[in-house]
Amino acid sequence: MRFPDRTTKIGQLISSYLEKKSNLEDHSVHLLFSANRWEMVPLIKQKLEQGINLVVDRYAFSGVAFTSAKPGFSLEWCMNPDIGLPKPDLVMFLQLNPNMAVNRGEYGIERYETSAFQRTVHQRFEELMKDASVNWKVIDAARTIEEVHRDIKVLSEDIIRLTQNQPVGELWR
Ligand code: FDM
Repeated sequence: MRFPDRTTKIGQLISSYLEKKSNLEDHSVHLLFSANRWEMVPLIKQKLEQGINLVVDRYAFSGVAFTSAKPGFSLEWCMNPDIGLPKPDLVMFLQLNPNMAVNRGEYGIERYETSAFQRTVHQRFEELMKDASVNWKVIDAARTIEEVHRDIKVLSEDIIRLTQNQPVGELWR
């Protein structure tokens, strides 16, 4: 899965905002990003109950890091709407220097894709990673696709083995 899921009605509002085709008030778009996760919770739970492992590209952590990089938004306010979401067993942070990220595909087209903003987002992720209740792993994404893939695969297989048959937790609760 990936978030935002741009295929739902809420996702379409978000997508149009990210593509700069529409403007939304900052609090309001934050809540839409959160609602876009909550609307997928029944499907997430259904898949997990079927024994399917989910790999999710972006989740509540992106929600908090990006909105709290805007002036006047605290981490705490940003976390609130996502409290209680299904908690990931592992969160991998693909660390890349914002100067290098600039050179990756299609950078700079969508909203938020400026170096200054990305640097602040990076600082907010560093704050979030101090929370020991979340199983963070930092992966050096400046290497080749093959090297990054190998690390992700090993960590994923390990956590799947470790958490088998364990109940799903609740995020930030
Ligand atoms: N983003 C993503 C947020 O601001 N809040 C969120 O909750 C989520 C999931 O949307 F700039 C931002 C992060 C990024 C954009 O881009 C999504 P991709 O390329 O689809 O991941």
